[in-house]
Amino acid sequence: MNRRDFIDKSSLLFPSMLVSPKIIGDLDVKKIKTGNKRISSPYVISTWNVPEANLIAGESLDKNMNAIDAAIRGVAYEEANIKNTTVGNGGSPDRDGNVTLDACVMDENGNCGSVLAVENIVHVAALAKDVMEKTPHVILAGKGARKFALDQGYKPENLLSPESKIDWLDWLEKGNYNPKINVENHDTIGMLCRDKAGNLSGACTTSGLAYKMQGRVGDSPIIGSGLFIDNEVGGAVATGLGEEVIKTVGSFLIVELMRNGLNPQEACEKAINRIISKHKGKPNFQVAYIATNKNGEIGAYSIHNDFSYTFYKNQTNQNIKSKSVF
Ligand code: SD4
Repeated sequence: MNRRDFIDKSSLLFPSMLVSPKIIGDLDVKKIKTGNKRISSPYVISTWNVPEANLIAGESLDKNMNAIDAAIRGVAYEEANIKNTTVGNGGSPDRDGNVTLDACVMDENGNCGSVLAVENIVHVAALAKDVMEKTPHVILAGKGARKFALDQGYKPENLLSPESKIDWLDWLEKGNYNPKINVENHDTIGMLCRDKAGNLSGACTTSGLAYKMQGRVGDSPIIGSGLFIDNEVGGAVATGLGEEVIKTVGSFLIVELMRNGLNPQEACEKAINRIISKHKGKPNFQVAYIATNKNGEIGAYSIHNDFSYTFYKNQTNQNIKSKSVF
């Protein structure tokens, strides 16, 4: 999809947003109990310019939702957004025309769930949470994940939108059947939420690289690569060329760097520089990270300068341009 316009420090307050009935109706939302704990200001940080998704999560946190459910509810907006060609419904297919989705979630207790290469199911972040809560496993892949989704009552849908199909057919003519890797090929949503109890959770959901080889899975559903949370330290999430994130276990690396005293900005920069150090010259791919720590500090860094993130706190939702290497 074309990058939506950069909105600098604007306050975006939208009415209720389009989130599919499965999410609104069935999501087993747990309100947080703060008990005697100090109530902290909740906030949300997401990859790219995703005002609606970020706002849905932020307003849910303001209404006392816990961090994991707010993140899943927020990213569900982009999963249902047919115009976003790198997430959910309308996502770009693999080079054989199959839309396959990847997602993972991680909560404040270190629980996590993940689904890989799932077809016909829109809300794969919610499905990842179902894997986490309703199975003895962490990861379900492919046909098994789809079967599990149908057993759980998810409705099968054709995820190849007419627009994505036209683009794919066009690529088939011009693309030499080579998977497309470039700096423009992104909009995966990774979201980190802190709720009123001060707990951190996150979600990451994508259709992966456009025109990838069949069966290819990137970083987004790999715990530690696309997403990692340690509630005692902080959380991080990645977007960009998953192969490079996986090779350096990027999100886990960032959380461990924060554990060792770096702030989120320093940790994101170090993780990006780790990737850069393994390549000569200016890479022709993008990787970007966002992170937050237990003190409520946030950071972001990318290889190329087209990355921005969306930050919600105290009813203000703003898109912020990230610092970058190039
Ligand atoms: C992947 N990291 O599958 C994902 C792609 C991505 O924005 O982030 N796109 O490699």
